[in-house]
Order: sequence, then structure tokens, then C-alpha cells
Amino acid sequence: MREPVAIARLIRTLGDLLGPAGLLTDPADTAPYCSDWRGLYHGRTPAVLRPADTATLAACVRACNEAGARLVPMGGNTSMVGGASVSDSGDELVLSLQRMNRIRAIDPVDMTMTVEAGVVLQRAQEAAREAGCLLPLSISSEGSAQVGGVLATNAGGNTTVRYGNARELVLGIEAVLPDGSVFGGLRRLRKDNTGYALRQLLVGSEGTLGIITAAVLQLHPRPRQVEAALCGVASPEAALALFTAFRSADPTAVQAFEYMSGTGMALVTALIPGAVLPLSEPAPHYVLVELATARNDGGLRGMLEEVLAAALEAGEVLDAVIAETEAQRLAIWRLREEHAEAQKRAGANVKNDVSVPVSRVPALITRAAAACQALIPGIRVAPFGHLGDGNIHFNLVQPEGADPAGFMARDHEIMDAVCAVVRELEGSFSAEHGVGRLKPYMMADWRGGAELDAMRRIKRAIDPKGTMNPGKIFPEPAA
Ligand code: 2HG
Ligand code: ZN
Repeated sequence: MREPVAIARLIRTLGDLLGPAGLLTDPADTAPYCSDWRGLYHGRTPAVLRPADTATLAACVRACNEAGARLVPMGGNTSMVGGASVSDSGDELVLSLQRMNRIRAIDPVDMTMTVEAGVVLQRAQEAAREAGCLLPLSISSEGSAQVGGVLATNAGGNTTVRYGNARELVLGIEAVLPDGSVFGGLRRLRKDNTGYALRQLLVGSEGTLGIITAAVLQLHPRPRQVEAALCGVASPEAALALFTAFRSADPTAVQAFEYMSGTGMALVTALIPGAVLPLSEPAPHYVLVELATARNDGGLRGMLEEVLAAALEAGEVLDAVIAETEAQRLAIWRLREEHAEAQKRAGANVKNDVSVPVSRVPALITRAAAACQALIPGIRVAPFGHLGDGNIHFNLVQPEGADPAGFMARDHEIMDAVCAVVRELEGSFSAEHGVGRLKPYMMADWRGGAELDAMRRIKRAIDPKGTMNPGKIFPEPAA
């Protein structure tokens, strides 16, 4: 729908449905919704819709669908791949979930929580904790990311190694489909084999099949003991060896196992105020390991010390510090979680959210580093991420003093060099951030043939007018 008159008429209808608090049209108010966190995309929108409940949201979607208007759902706007970015066509409407922010229920017997899409992930975690449970979904952007976006992208994060991705925690979904109908699947059943698992189709669909408005999430017992350590390690192989050592010592204890490069850590300590390396000297690579148990027998600390002592003895671990207080544990995590921010401050950067089988992470790190250095001498190779589940953020920062725009102009070249290694190692070009607007060009090559054809057929069946989150996932021609 491109005619200005039709858009103006639709916006009047939406204004009647949403009321003044629910509709933004002033460019000063809509501007924050038109750029992404990475600064990759700057678009335009005639209106931002901010419904406060499912019925109003459904009525808005119906009105937009009847008018053929395209909608871009937005949660916390933390996508790394432009998943919630409007184009500059000027006729795409943003649908923000931020006012749908109620925690509807927590049930510590069923171990479930029912939350609306606009609840910020950290708030959901805190509510679960207050009820004596754990919502084991933890990502660096959890202070801004909202549950709906986290589910729509099937986010993974730091604890996938133990609890799985967002998908594994979803028991039920409520969603508004492109025609405005409401899929009321907020069931909190552990077993429910009643036809296609539509909730799982919506999880990870990146808003292209409908808008998730609420979900029932599976909670877990809250750990009674948590131990965390930061280790300097000699090589990526040593990092992997440490992971397998912890896993064989207690297969259930590893809650997070994160890798960081020496280059990435140096950027964090240089550019993030208050970030200090708690080791006697910098190392070429680092690991953050976190162990947790719901038992109360005190065995975790002993196991941590034993495994670290053996690895120090073998020369795999060069130095290690165990957090003695909660403040120290948080400080160690901060060194990990500020990687994205530090890289942003260091200049232009190209991100590769890739995964390989866990056994191949060392080969990925070594080979992709060599490929990037051969392509752009001086490039800063700063991989980090979730070694325990095989997902590495193979990020590259521009050479010091280089022209940021010139570096970004080569983003596809860099991504293709990393992806060539990922392909050799039988991995995926997107592990947890999704395809968004950044990577549809890779879909035909990686998922072409029957797989992409089937995805297009599903898209056409559920969203025949193609109004939901245009330009995401599918390469042109649009689905
Ligand atoms: C993380 O693990 C996020 O911190 C962001 O997935 C990764 O900045 C990135 O590439
Ligand atoms: Zn990550």
C-alpha cells in the first residue's frame, strides 16, 4: 500500500483503535523506531502502533491486512541482523509490543510463567527468581530485549549448553496471525500432541508469520550453588579440552561455558569503564565457566578446583580466578557481556553469528582468523561466544585508524570468508541471531532447494499478502 491517501485513512482508523497513547506519528517520536542498535539500518515509517492488549493488537493487524499495509513487529530493538528494521520505502508501519508488558501468571508447582511479549527479559527472570524458580534464558541484551522478540528469533544465549534455546522453554504461545485472527495456544502442558506444533513454527519465524503476543515459559529449579571462574587459556584447543573435562567431571553441572579471544578481552578492558581483568597478566584466549546445581551438598567448588588444578598442571589453563562473592561473579560476567558494546566503541565491525559442531570450534577459530587476516591485513579478529554449544560470534573489528565506511563496504566479503570455513566444518551461517534483513542473501545458497521452497509455501499459506515483516528471512523475489 503506497498511496498516501490510503495510508492516511488507515492511520485514522488505527488512531481510533489505539487512542492517543497507542499511536505515534510525529517524526520526532517515531525516529527511535527507525534505526537499529548496530546503526546498520535507517528507515522511515508513517506510524508506530503501540497496542496495550491482544484484542486491540488483533484489530490493528486486521485493519492493516485489509488495507494491504505492511507491518514490522518490534520488541526491544536489539536485533543484530536488522530483524525489526523498517525499510526506507516510508509505507511500513512499526508494531511495538512495549505496552504489552504484563506478567500474567507464575505457577511454582507447574513451574511455568505466562508473560506478555513486551516484558523485558530481565524483568521476567527477576519475577521467576522471586517465585523461587529459574527462567534459564540469559542473553547479553536481556536488560532491553523483550520476551516476544527473544521467542520470535529463538534466541539462545549463555545457558543453551544446559537448558537449550528459547524454543525448548516454550510450552504455549498466543499470537496474532497476519489476517488478525488470534491463535490462542497459551497451554501449559508438558505433553500435547494435537497436530502440528504451531507454537514452534512461530518461534524462530522472526515475525514473518504473525506476532507473538504472550507465551507460557517452562521454569526450572533455582540453583542452590553457583560457581564461576575466569581462565586464561593457551589455545582454542585448550578451551575445548577444559569444556570436556568439566563435562566428564559432572555432565549436569555446566551452566555456561563461554569463550573470549585475547583481542576481544583487550577491547573490553580498554573501552568499558570499570572493566578490569582479574588475572595477573593477559592471555591469548579466555574461558568463563559457570557451574550450578540445585543440590546443596557443597561438592561443586571442590570439582571446580580439581578440574582447574589438572588443567593448570597440563599447561592448558595459564591462570584462573574463581569468584568468591556475587559481586566478583557479576564482574567476570560483565567482561563477557560487554564484548558487543566494546566492539561497537572500537569502530566498524562485522558480525558472524555462526555455529559448528562443538568439536570443531578450535578449527573454526584458527581457520577463520587466518582467512580474515589474509583478506584485510590489520583486521582485528575478536571472536567470542558460547563454546559449550558450538556458537561463536566470529566478529571482526576494522583495523585501527581505517576508514569505517570502507571497512563496512567489504562486509559481504568478510562474511563470505568466514562462512566458507563454517561450511567446510558443517556449521550454520546463523546460530542464534536469525536471518533478519542482513542475511537473506545467504538463504538460497545455504537452505535452497526443498528447504527454502517449503518455507516459502508456509509463508504464502499463512501470510498470502506478504504483509508481515517484509524483507526478512526470504531473498527476493519476496515470498
Ligand atoms: C552475545 O552473545 C550476543 O553477547 C551478541 O549474542 C553477539 O555482538 C555479538 O555479535
Ligand atoms: Zn550470543
